[in-house]
Amino acid sequence: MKTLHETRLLRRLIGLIAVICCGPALDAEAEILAGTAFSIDIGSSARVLNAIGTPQYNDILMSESCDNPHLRVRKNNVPAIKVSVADTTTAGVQLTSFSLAINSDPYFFGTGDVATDSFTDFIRKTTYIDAGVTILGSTLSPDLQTLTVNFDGLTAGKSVIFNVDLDVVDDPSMFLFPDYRVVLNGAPVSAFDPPTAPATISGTFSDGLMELSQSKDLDQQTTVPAYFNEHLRPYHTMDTIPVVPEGLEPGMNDPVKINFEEVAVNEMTMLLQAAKIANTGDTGTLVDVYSYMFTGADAGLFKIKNRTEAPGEDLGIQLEGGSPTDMMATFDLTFMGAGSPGMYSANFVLKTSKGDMEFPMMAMVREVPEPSTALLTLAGVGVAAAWRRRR
Ligand SMILES: [Ca+2]
Repeated sequence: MKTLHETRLLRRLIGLIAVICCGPALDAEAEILAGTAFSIDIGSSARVLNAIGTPQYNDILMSESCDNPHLRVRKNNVPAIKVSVADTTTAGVQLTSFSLAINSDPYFFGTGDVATDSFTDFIRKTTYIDAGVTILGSTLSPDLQTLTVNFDGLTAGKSVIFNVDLDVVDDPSMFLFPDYRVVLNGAPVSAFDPPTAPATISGTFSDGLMELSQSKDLDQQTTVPAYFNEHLRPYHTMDTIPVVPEGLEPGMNDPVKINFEEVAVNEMTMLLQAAKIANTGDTGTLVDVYSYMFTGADAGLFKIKNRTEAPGEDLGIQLEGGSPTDMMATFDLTFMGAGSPGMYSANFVLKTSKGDMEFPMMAMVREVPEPSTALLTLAGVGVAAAWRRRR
């Protein structure tokens, strides 16, 4: 089915959360609501979600990934949600409401944490609302855990993006700005904690005469995210370009960290957490990783540090299914430095028996620290200073 395929493709490209609700269940409704489906994507950046499927996607993803670690924490607490109605949906049928229900108890929806969050009721509208679509309003259940957004004009092929705010009960042991992966995907907050129940999404379609509601739980994240809540990423490590090809998962935590934060002129930098792949298939299945290569404009500036094989040479890696954590292959990627400021990019490509996996990489070389450095807390400055001394 086209919509399912497209959604899978999006997941592979963006690695954010994409869920699809297919097909009506009841016979009578089936005739009128044939082809009815919607999908959602969740991420820290509305701009990235809006760019899905456009030629500018990679550039926007790179640019948005180049943010301040502290700001990312706040963005992950006020995630953007893109609701898209499949283009197979019958003409005249529209998604009249969308609900998101938190199933993990300490968490609930808020109305923005500071005035500048600019929430109206329980959401913040973005500029990414397709022509003809109107957000009529939003409501919250008495327990503050089910958010409902009502629409007009959200018909076949259209989408809308808004932000929601996540809060936690007043408890000093809880992080004040909980990450959406913890709240909505049930990601455990430590290796000793179990994952919790993921959120449930629901949508109601109407053709003006009858309604059909569909619900589905979000995917559960069973591993602790590498960087979330108070666990900041190091300033010089770029966060996550998630890539999840079919049957392969780049890592068990945040899928992939391939980008670099800014580096100084002529500075060589290694990523602490680079490309990881694992076979997430069933026990007994095998995936071969044959070789690697770098492509793109600045391919010559990127190298692998932890393998001796040259590009194209046989890596001899075989990944077994059923034990993805143990049987994970890691590639530590190094940016060799550049003599002038600018943005340098290349793709790290792994040739596998499941096809090519491509990881976009970028290094931002700057003469001087960007102004946002001033926003760092003392802890952040400490990390940067210690890092500079090692050079
Ligand atoms: Ca909040």
